[in-house]
Amino acid sequence: MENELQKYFLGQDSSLSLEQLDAFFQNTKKFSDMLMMYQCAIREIRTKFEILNDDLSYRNNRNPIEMIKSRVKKPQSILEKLQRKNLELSVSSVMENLNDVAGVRVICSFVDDIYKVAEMFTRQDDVTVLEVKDYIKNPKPNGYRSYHMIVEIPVFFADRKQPVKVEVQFRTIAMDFWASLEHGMKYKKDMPDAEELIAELKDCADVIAKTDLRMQDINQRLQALSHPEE
Ligand code: 0O2
Repeated sequence: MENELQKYFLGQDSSLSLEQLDAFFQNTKKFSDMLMMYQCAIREIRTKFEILNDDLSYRNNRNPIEMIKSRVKKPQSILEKLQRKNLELSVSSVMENLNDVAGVRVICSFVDDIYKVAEMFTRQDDVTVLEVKDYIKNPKPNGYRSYHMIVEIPVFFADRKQPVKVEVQFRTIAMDFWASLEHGMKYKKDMPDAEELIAELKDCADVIAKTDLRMQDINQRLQALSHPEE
């Protein structure tokens, strides 16, 4: 099946448009099974964070997680990534080589919440951490900040236990706002004003990082006033 898929895309039919390929993948049973598997893994991970947030809110009277966003990568983006990385176009190649088909974004109020929630999450014994990239301690040159993690979790289906990889990104609200705006630069790097915009965005990222830390400090002082005995 995978070889047929590979031949299909690399052979005489390579003139197919991405929309057609997209449709083909959507209609391929094995491919849609795989997407369903990633969707289930996302549900498992979301539930873990929802439970952590409920428990922390019950104990401390505040929610460290503001929002959880998630997505399964679009078939077209999966295909583009395989092509870009010169990888085999098959379901097993996706599962082996791509770590971000399932993505969960955890938006926290403060930077220290990110590290606390991430630590509580990775302590769970069915979560295996495969990779961590700390772009908060080591921001990208453009100013991008977030805490990234690739994890593997087991998903239990009717007939099997399937380990599934999920990319989890942790950010503050401000970092998320910045990243959404900066995402617009992705295809505009050759525009006339691009250099100025890149510099402006970098400046905003630095201001945001300082503001995040100032607000965290204010919050800690407020908490100390509310619970002086702790
Ligand atoms: P989308 O649309 O969000 O999925 P890899 O995925 O391993 O090939 P890399 O660079 O090693 O690529 O992964 P990394 O650094 O962990 O970043 C992956 C994801 O982080 C990106 O996914 C973005 O979501 C986010 N990200 C990383 N750098 C930036 C950045 O400079 N700006 C913004 N706005 N987001 C960033 P995708 O697939 O690019 O996009």
